[in-house]
Amino acid sequence: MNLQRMPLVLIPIPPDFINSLRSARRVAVLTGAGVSAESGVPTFREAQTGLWAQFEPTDLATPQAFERDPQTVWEWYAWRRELVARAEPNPGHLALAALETSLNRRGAHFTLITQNVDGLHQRAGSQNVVELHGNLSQTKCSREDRVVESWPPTRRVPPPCPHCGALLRPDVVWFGEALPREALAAAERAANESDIFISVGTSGVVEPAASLPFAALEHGAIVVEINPEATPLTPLAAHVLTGPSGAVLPDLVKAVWPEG
Ligand code: BJW
Repeated sequence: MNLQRMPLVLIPIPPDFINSLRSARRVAVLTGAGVSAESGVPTFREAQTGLWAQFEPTDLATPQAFERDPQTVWEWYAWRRELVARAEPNPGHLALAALETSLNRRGAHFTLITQNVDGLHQRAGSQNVVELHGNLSQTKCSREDRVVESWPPTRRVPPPCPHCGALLRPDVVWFGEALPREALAAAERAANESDIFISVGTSGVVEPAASLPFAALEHGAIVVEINPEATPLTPLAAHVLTGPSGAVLPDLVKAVWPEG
């Protein structure tokens, strides 16, 4: 996707936000499932299309569910892995990668904190990505927590760990599990040190990610939200850009650096 060829600003971007972004030194962006919605990856909590309109999350995204029915959980993630493999980054992902390049070129620091496990930001070209909830493409041992790259062919579902024989599982963070320590520390640091913090496509109900924009606010950042729907952050955001990220983000980048 060539951002230069995208239509000029359709969604009004507040001029003072444009100026703040031009002079920002440290920018942090938090993304959620909504950013990948326009790539055809279902979100979690939306009534019609959300993954959890069809599946009960507590049946699938908890360690207890995996203990109870590892085959169903493994197969659900295998289905999602295939869906993501067929998906392509959308203009929102590409605009975030372009934002990082533009800011870095001007000597500013950029951190992309994502709750998504689909790897689409990296495929779009984003460099400094912090994955809070793991990555669907990786598999780990359910006993020893180590990432396992490959295992011998087997009919067993899930396959056993080639090192210790325990069940393999997706390398994602389930409810009640701790987030990867280094990723969480990097996200908190980026939020606390940011002068602009943008929350995009997340319902903002899952902790600890949901607290990051509020930490940024407490540390004096300009907090901006991009989402078609209101969230708990909306009343506190300095600017709310209401709309799909695949449209708003390219418009934002164009408005800030029309010359590219
Ligand atoms: C668009 C759009 C378009 C649509 N453009 N936008 C404090 C208070 C209360 C509870 C807790 C608390 N601290 C911890 C908890 C418990 C729990 C929690 O938060 N529960 C709440 C739900 C009540 N948190 C945890 O358990 C976390 N662990 C933890 O805290 O551990 C502590 C610990 C420490 C030490 C030892 C042991 C433990 C872990 C949370 C893990 C979350 N995991 C999941 C699954 C990942 C794997 C998988 O993919 O299956 O992560 S749950 C799911 O929700 C997934 C997502 O990353 C996450 C967030 O969802 P997201 O991205 O916001 O999606 P949606 O669907 O909710 O929203 C989509 C949004 O997009 C909407 O707003 C739309 O409007 C918008 N949208 N189209 C832009 N085109």
